[in-house]
Amino acid sequence: MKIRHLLLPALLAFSAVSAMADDCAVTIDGNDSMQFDKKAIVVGKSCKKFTVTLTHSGKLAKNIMGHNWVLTKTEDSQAVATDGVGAGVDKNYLKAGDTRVIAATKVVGAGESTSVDVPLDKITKQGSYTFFCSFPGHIALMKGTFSLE
Ligand SMILES: [Cu+2]
Repeated sequence: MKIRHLLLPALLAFSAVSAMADDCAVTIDGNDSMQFDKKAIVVGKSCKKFTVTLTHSGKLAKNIMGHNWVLTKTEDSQAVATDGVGAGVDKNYLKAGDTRVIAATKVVGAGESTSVDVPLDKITKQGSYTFFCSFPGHIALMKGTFSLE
């Protein structure tokens, strides 16, 4: 327990540093408290390509506390999440062929990770974009902003 408390701040400090060193990729974590560890993702000006890696630091399986990372225009986010509920975990809680989805990872559970490349040609500086988890109910807490620097 004591070791865990010492390690966690060190790990967080390390990940903040590495995110700055390479701003064309980001790692975001989901946990058993239905939270992402980031509320905003900003893509650096020089990026031609941007990769999002999702990790799950919790202990719960993906059918109970699964997380994915989905990017849409902000105005589409709630509807995409609502429409994805019926798709089920095997379809990653996204409606098949949903063209409102700009990028999405699969759903992961405890200890798993996955990544996706964001097609930056679909992102404008003026646009408003939201990332979220489409697991049923999770968008209430698991969402944040995605923007260009
Ligand atoms: Cu989730």
